[in-house]
Amino acid sequence: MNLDETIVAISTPPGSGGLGIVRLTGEKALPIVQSIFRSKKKLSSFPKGRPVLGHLFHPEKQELFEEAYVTFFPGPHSYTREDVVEISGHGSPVILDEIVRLCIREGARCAHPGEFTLRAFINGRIDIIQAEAINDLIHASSMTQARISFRQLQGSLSQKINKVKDDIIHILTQVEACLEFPDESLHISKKTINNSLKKTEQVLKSFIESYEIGKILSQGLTLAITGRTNTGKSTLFNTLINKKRAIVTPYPGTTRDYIQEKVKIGDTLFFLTDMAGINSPDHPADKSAVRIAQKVARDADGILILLDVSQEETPEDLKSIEKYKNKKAILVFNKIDLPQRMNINKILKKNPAISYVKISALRKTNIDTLRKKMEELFVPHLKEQDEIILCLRQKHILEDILTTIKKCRQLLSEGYPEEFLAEEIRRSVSIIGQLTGEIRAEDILKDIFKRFCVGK
Ligand SMILES: Nc1nc2c(ncn2[C@@H]2O[C@H](COP(=O)(O)OP(=O)(O)O)[C@@H](O)[C@H]2O)c(=O)[nH]1
Ligand SMILES: [Mg+2]
Repeated sequence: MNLDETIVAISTPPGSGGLGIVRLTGEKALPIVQSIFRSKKKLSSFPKGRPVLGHLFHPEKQELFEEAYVTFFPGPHSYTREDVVEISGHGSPVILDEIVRLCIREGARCAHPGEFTLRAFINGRIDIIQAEAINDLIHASSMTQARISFRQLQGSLSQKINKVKDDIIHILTQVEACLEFPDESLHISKKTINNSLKKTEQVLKSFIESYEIGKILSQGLTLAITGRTNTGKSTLFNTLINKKRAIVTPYPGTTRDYIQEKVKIGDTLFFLTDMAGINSPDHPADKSAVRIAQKVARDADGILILLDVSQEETPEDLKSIEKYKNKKAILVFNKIDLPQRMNINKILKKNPAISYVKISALRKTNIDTLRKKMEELFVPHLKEQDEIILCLRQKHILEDILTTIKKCRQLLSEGYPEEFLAEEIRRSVSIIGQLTGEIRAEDILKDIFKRFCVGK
């Protein structure tokens, strides 16, 4: 992490595009760009943060080779708090590569992934939680996730984490006061300390639990389509993803391998899995198909249980409903375009709490109703102010802090001397430091920023 070096990278995605941006940060950013840029006005005399139109000059060939806007953001009023220069030209990979090469020739070095953001962190503009929010925002798979990341970038989560830290430090001060002045008047009761620890424990727990929602928002959720063979699973799968992806035939047992496709419904990414029916297998390949199907269904976040209403219900149909009682599931009555032989009312009476919908996967009847139900049942509903943990690293550290707080409560209840308690509380404060990045460990930073794009 040498901050003396000026770094350069293409900040726009690879490939051709309308525009392409090369960005530099560091002491020599401006002189480097000046050496390859020609414009009517001098770059350094131009208003800060305003683009200047000019041409890029090739020092080796002594010719102009591109029209470009150059914008100078002097530190500390820049993304990295250092001098930053952006060159915005046509989105041609050949030209962009050449600009980077010329900047390197003039003294810059290629940036590592996330190195611009790393500098923003090292120079104190943002903490690690905010840096991670930037990465989450860039890779957001839904507007809800983007909104949460944006709020975290503004510092919402950092503030809440700092509040937890202040609370823990407050508890530490109380315990230390007891240590230094074992005087009656200053003595804080064990009960008060225990209550404060318990409160912190609750806050930590709710952060940790929110990760389950965060995972769905950032990675999407998995949904398995299950039911007997020939109920129309593959047909529904194709209808939902709007592609003829799975093979459909009138013969039972067509699907053996499972197929997964992603589809966006509303604001959420669903990974739909079509698989073999749950019927008793006769062929060895059927046996493993059923085994795999059962595992996929067990691991899925939600299930669509398909029933064919043109057939009388079988014990297997009823078994498949029973089996997923403890999972989020929608009962899908398919083939309503055919004469009905299934006793739907009887099934619903037996399962009064289950969500259900009647469709024809073949004729695409009521598919929108099914989509709405999927959103209602499977997608978590958030309140505007809910703080959601999106990042696994943060969840792991929160779990470590929770463990130490629990240990503190245990020490307290078992009557250990205050020194032991103070020691454990100090440990939790230092773990919080890893969360926000106050405690800087080079290998942790490397691990975090390698997930970023080059040029960010
Ligand atoms: N009439 C009618 N036939 C359907 C419907 N959905 C599926 N089928 C037919 O049922 C048969 C089995 O469908 P398929 O999707 O392969 O079932 P899977 O074994 O559960 O995957 C095929 O002949 C489909 O055309 C539907 O809604 N209405
Ligand atoms: Mg099938």
